[in-house]
Amino acid sequence: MRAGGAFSADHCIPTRHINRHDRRDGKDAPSSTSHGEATMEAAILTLVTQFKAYAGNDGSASTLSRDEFHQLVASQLPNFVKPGEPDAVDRLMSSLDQNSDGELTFCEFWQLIGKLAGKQGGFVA
Ligand SMILES: [Ca+2]
Repeated sequence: MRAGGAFSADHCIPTRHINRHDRRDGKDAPSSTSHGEATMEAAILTLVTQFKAYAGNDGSASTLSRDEFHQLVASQLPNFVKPGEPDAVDRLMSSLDQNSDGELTFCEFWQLIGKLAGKQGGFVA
């Protein structure tokens, strides 16, 4: 048994628990703190929180099933991934499912975020 509960990350980059910088100091915009990284940290927390929320719907709470992936894409990525094409979403999931077990770990799912972010930023080679 691994410590830390349901979220398996042993083939991810080893990380310590994220230190939440919950200091707001009365300001609304976390991006304007002297750290200059709060917005990105918030984005990471959002990704992890949303992944866990959808992964927890059925079966394993640490992986996305096909249904969970479809739900996540339709709800959270409606403009970046065309949800009206179930076949395309299935093909997308297959391309991400590196060990072909029909479930997406966070690391497998993360590849999609990298691709979408690269595309969005115009970084695709
Ligand atoms: Ca998998």
